[in-house]
Amino acid sequence: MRLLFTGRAVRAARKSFISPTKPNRRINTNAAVESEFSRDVPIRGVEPDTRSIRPTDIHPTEQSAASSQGDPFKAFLLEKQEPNTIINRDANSGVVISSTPYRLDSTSNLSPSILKLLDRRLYLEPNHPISITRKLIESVFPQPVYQNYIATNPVVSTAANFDLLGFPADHPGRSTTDTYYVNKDRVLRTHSSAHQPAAFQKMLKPGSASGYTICADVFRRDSIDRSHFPVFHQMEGARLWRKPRKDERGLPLSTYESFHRRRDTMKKNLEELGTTTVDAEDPAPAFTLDNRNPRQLSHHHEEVRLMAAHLKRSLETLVDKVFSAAKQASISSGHLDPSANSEPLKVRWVEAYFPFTTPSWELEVYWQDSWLELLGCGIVQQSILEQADLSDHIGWAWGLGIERLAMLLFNIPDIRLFWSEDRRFLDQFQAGKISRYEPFSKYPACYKDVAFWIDPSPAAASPILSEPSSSAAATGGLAASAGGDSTKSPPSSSPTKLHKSAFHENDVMEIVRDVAGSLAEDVRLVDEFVHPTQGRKSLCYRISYRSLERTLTNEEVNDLHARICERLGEMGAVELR
Ligand code: FA5
Ligand code: MG
Repeated sequence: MRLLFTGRAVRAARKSFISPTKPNRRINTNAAVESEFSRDVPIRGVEPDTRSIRPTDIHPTEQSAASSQGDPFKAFLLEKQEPNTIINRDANSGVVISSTPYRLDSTSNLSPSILKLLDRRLYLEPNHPISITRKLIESVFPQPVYQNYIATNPVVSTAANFDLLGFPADHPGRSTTDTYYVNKDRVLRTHSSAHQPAAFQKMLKPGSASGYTICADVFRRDSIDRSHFPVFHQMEGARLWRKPRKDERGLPLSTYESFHRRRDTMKKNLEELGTTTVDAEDPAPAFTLDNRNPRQLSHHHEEVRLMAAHLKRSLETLVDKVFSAAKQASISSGHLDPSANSEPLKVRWVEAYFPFTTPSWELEVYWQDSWLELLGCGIVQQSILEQADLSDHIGWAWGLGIERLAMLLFNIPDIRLFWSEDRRFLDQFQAGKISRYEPFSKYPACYKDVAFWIDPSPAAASPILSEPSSSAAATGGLAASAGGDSTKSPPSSSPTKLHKSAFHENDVMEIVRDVAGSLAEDVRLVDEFVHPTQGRKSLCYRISYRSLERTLTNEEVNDLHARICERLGEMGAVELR
């Protein structure tokens, strides 16, 4: 329910916070941000998938020792050896994540239910569908053209997650209602793009790959339904083309000649991709400089055309591979007759907005009677490449939700299943093999409603603006944390602390998650009205409880529900009815 508008509405609103006439504006990098970025980000957390730690990579233990230096409380946190647990001592609170101690402050909003999931590292479990899907994606973007990375430490600076990617200071994604803050300077990354500048810097080295993929778990305080979970996995990809300065004999090339050489390489690379059987709807207009989905001022339209074609064809090749594999799995399991004339896959490109790419698009597939958003992508803002000293380069980037692909690949109906520790789920999958998930049983759901009054002030505006929450699943969502949704009301400060008087739906979600964990299948607003004389607003949420592994007892559900009501009652912004 964070996702209130579709990509189209966002595009209409994009003018409000980025000047399309200045697509190459410099990103705000004050000295503190810059020095932290150049010291920390390029070497922390992004590891080549080969696991061969290169000499430039700081080993986590060195990092943790360094990060506690001069701070006795941090040293105490490390000694305790209780990772991913909030530790309080005297007036101090802290947590150790990925061997690094962090002090918490008044901005922190980490919850135990989220911290518990940090060490699962599903992307490294060879027989887990997340890892199998990661490998499949990497096979479409293989070495040596692409370096395949895994970013294991989920804590990134707010600079890396937002500032360096051009997020405006008042972007709603920075709000504590949307993002998990470790402290005022660090967040659990909300998207794998947080590693984009670091990965670009790694491409500076002569002879390095011209593209990359990065796999990361990402965190968003989000709605609760079958296709949204507060922790999910993203894969990020990028490909760059360098403008050659010299010819084969080392003689300088004219601007004209170097432009043509790069263009010819791009053409050749596009041809090398071959064709796909995916027939995607693509109503993309010409690459203009107007403010709808503009190309960048410094990019020649022919280069943009070639990059966009290469980007889209690469991703269509991925979709083609995924759906062929899923179809094959259905045939092998006897669910699909190979001679049957199965429906062709329906795929479409939709214009989108991200602060770090322009033009931008999303790719949607028609799945279970609605359009499901698989990924966002676009042409990298030149300012980001300039920050990484890659001003001779141009290129594209994309970011996709691994669960979204894996659900299609393995026919997994509920995103919570990925976190199941039930052997009946886990034993169904095998590294390198796409198989169709066979539900072991469907246990009954139990619905319970909770109704409350909220403060009628503007800060407590309706959580439903125009679409019901089910639309989030259908669109795949334009998460504010990733720059998609410019239409949410902006935070009053950055980052916004939850004001006692302001109601935010994501806080309801967080309480439900904290109390019921993955036993909460879906939470949706079913009723809202304003009291005719008192002017107070009433909201009623329906919580659906269902275990994927057993039948819940009545007492258990009553107890969970009572605890949720109690926690909501403690939240200053609501009054239970
Ligand atoms: C992003 O996160 C951008 N960083 C993507 C990007 C990268 C754009 C590089 C341009 C260049 P978005 O918020 O739309 O964008 O998320 C990307 C994908 O993650 C979505 O298309 C969807 O497949 C998946 N996703 C988003 N939210 C969730 C969620 N709560 N649960 C599962 N998957 C999600
Ligand atoms: Mg999106």
